[in-house]
Amino acid sequence: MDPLDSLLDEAAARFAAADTPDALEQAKAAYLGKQGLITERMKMLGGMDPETRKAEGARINRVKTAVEDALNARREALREAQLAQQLAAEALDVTLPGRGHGLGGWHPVSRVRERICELFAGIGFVVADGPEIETDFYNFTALNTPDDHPARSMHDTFYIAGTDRLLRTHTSPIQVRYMEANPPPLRIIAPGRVYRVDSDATHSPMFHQVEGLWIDRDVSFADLKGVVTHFLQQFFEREDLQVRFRPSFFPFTEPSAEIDMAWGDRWLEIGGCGMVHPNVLRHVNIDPEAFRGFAFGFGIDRLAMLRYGVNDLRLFYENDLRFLRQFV
Ligand code: 2NM
Repeated sequence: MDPLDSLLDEAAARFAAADTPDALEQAKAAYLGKQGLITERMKMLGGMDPETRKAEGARINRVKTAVEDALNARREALREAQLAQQLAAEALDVTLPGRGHGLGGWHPVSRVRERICELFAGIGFVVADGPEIETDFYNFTALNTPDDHPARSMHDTFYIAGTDRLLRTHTSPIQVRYMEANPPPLRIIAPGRVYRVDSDATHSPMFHQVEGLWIDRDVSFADLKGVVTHFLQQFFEREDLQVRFRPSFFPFTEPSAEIDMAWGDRWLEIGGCGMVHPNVLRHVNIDPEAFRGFAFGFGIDRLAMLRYGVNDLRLFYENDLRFLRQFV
């Protein structure tokens, strides 16, 4: 039998056995390449007489076309198999539920700050704001704090080296700036972050304070007691909450007092207050003969600990979601 007759079957079988495009191109070379079986048969046509060459040429061409068709069919099959494999590998299950987006929630300290501002807004206080990096003047000098006061030492205050700047140790500088910019009468509440060199279970180097200030022609210490007592009773939702004003000292108020409240069978110190010192008023060009005022300050973190029954301040700053989620 002429080997040409079995060539197509043989080529088709080798193409089918090639399972990669590279293997298929190699199999192709054996038939259609420069020294391929079909090419070799074509070369032999030259030595034939015209009659035979014509018949034999047509026969070889039919086989060649059939081999090329088989090759193209296999190429297409491999290409489709490769595509199917890629699609399977990259498949996405669009029916899977999404990962979801957590909604987030307010930090307990922020919640308490907002609640404090709301309660004071209810009795006419305006919320004021100011920089956390302050100058020595606004943080101490304008607040009648002498140069040798212990709060000014590097053991208590974070100074910014090579400048006269520091991280504010209280929110009082907000009040000083507000008094500079706004003529009395005025009634403001100043919440914010403050910084002191201090760190243990009840002290964090950064904590939150809220201070209030009411300046008018005839505000008294009795008004101070009324405002502070009313606020604490509202904040803790206890109309019978006992509040005590215990004589104390601050450079920026005279007289000054610590604010204590009854908690179980003990008194807890919860803030400080006093009548604004005349020197503070003079620093902001308010005539202390015409105006006077009272000021008070609370630790927001401490109020939050008491309201929520948290016994370690550091829990507020560890960002442990198991803790924080309880307040949402
Ligand atoms: C406190 C206690 C007592 C206070 C004083 C002033 C200002 F700016 F008016 F002088 N602001 N806040 C003050 C007074 C703050 O916190 C424990």
